[in-house]
Amino acid sequence: MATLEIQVPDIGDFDEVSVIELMVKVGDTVKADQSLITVESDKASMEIPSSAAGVVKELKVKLGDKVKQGSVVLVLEAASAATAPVSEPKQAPAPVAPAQTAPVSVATSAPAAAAAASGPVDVRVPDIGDFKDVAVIELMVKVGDTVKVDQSLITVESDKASMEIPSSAAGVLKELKVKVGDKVNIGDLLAVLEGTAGAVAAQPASAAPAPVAGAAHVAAPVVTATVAAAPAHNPTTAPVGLPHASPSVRKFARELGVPLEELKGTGTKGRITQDDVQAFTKAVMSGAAQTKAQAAKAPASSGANGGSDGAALGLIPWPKVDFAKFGPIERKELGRIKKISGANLLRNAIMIPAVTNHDDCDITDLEAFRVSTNLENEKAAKSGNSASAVKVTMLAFLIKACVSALKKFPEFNSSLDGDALVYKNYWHIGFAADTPNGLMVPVLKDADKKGVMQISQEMGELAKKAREGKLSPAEMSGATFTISSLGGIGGRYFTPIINAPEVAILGVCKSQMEPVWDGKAFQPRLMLPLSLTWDHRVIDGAAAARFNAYLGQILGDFRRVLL
Ligand code: CAO
Repeated sequence: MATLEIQVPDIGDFDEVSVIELMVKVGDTVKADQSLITVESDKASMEIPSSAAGVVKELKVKLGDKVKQGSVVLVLEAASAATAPVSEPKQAPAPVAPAQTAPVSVATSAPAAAAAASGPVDVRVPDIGDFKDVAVIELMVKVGDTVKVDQSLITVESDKASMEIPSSAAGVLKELKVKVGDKVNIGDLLAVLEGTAGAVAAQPASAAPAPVAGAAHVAAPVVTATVAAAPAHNPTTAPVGLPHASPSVRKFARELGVPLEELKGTGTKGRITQDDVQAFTKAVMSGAAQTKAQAAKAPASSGANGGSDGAALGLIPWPKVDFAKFGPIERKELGRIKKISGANLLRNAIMIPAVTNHDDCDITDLEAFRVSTNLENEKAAKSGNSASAVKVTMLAFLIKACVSALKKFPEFNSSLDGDALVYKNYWHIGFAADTPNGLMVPVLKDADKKGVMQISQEMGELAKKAREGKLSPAEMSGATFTISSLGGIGGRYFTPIINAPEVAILGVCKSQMEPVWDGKAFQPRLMLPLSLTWDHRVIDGAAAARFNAYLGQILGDFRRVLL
């Protein structure tokens, strides 16, 4: 098999350009016309294609090298049939714009020059080489703008190249005849200018069809955001707002749906490389990164406040108030736990169609039992039996009672998974704990297998760990249902937020003596306020009312737990 040297073809006006990207490596099989390297001048970048098919044997350039027409890019072991002569770079298959290509900056609308003096001037797509039906990807001017001769008006892109189309005249832009996404060809009307006298392009060099030399000049293979082919280009026509990436990288990104403008390029001068696109895609797929569109769709994940403006929900912006205008202020960042729990609470509050049922239950006898048990335990502890020193809490009874209710109403112990409901045959109960760092939810595992005493003891330990910030992730995960008790603090009822992916949560407030009618007279009874919040996608109102009623019956007479 023959080996070939692949050289830099005629790249027009570029004398010495830097190699900024190597697109193949030794051992790669390349096709004819496949881009090998990207080179860049101060005004344009372009991909240099292979003039033959084969396997890369040796790379003759490295990043940062300066190359020009005739420089050897690499040595190829040519695939016989696909080999093209390479000795003369100009004859190498021109990657995108073959040798007969005319200067891209040339407005073919020669009449434009004649129409210079005043009145409307049509600006048309000049000869852009072999390109057919190239897509408009960017409008660089808008109606009302004053445009100079050779100022770039739009950017077009084929699958291999992108280029800016300059104006053949100066004037005020009256009408833009294309929009992003349109396909254009040579001669298509781009814009109408209100010509400024004497300001129309009359440069013969750029207004006339290119001579052969000119053709070679514009055979710039693949030009990104090019002005390279504009003999009298405006040097400031660098791409506006377009990510710095080669056409093939942009095509690659388009295929994957990667928003290039959100990427930070790691290539020379911040250029976005194929590796950058791949890394971004991997990060998004693994959940390590989000596109802006994703972030907008999932406001809960963007911080405790779920993003600053709620725009994704169609909400008006969050009010911005200069509080200092009204009095002295102090600003303190939210703690880590508040930030994490805030984001979770917001998601759960927004995403779950939650309903809360409030109820009261009579815990007079239970509280009497609890108090007497604790007295007995205290006595036993004093007599040296330290195992009995555990204080039995109302919350421990509530946990036990809830397990009983969850077993009777299993959907309360389930989770939604798409269109399916996952019923859990274990009963791990989370309980909200107020800590100096914020709300934490330790999980009491296998509450169904434990007695009230053991639950009280474990809860005490977990609550202590929570306050000391020593809970392990395992001690905070796996809950199937949560209880939030404000009983030790006060209040009547509240609407707790479900701890997704659980489907219900019980809020408990402070019990108090109330007059309760027994059919004959009012009796003083200790009433415990319960607030059950439930996910209406899983649970119906009737089931919630039954759950509360059942819970009340158990707490009213704890012997029912045994039934
Ligand atoms: N009604 C009346 N009194 C109650 C009660 C109730 N429902 N629940 C508890 N009490 C009493 C207790 O009996 C105890 O009184 P004594 O000291 O006289 O025995 C006192 O209130 C303190 O109880 P406690 O709150 O320390 O203990 P607990 O087992 O009830 O609760 C824990 C433990 C960790 C849940 C609690 O300390 C806590 O952090 N509660 C706050 C939870 C919270 O923040 N929820 C809101 C979440 S939404 O933001």
